[in-house]
Amino acid sequence: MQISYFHTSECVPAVRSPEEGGPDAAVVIDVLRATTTIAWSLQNGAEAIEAFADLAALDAAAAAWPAARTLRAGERGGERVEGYDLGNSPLAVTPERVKGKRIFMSTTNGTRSLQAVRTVPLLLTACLPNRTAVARRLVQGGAERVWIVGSGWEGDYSLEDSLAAGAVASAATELAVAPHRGVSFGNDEMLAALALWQQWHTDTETCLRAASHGQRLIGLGDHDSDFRCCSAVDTLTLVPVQTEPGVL
Ligand code: 3SL
Repeated sequence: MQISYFHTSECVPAVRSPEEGGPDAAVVIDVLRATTTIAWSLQNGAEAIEAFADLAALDAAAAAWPAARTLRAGERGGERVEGYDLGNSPLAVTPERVKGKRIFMSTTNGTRSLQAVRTVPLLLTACLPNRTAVARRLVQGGAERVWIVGSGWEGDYSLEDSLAAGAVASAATELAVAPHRGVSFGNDEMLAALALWQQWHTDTETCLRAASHGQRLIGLGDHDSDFRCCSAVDTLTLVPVQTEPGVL
């Protein structure tokens, strides 16, 4: 398996089919906080997450769904979009709130990354809580060429997504021993992410808090519980998988 890492949706090359040398699997990461919230929503019984880059498209799709089974989750600039049921905190998606509901979701960066690779045959989302589960899914599924895509912030690099990319690749390396065919790394970004993981794996919360988006969230108010949840490693075995374009 060859794993490459792209920091943001803007860095992702044009997607080609696996037959033309493109990826057969993609993993989208937005540690703070979209992919952590997606994983916890599904763990807590949400029927599905439908992701949108654009709020108007989200509203139109949500309006066509039975209201009793619908939640709208919207985040811009780190805060809940006014009038929406949910923002983007993994702590808010409790079983009481989300069980049986379809969540129509749009966030500043994470849902854009999902759109960038929505045509890749296998599309997963990862966060620190499910990083080993995601790696296991890739290894056991025999993925050959994997693109991990971070979300960053409005086109810029983000430390926490790189940390998690390294966390997934590190777990895949440990799991892909014989009879699997091992792991190689496809670009310098992937090697740098692995080095980051080696540096911070024993103190992921400090890394998330030091990151520029961590600082942004701290500036917006108390996010201690979000930091604890988003920095926890291997607390989930659930792996969100795209079942149709834009739906996990
Ligand atoms: O950028 C995003 O997609 C969000 O995850 C940002 S936030 O953590 O909700 O502020």
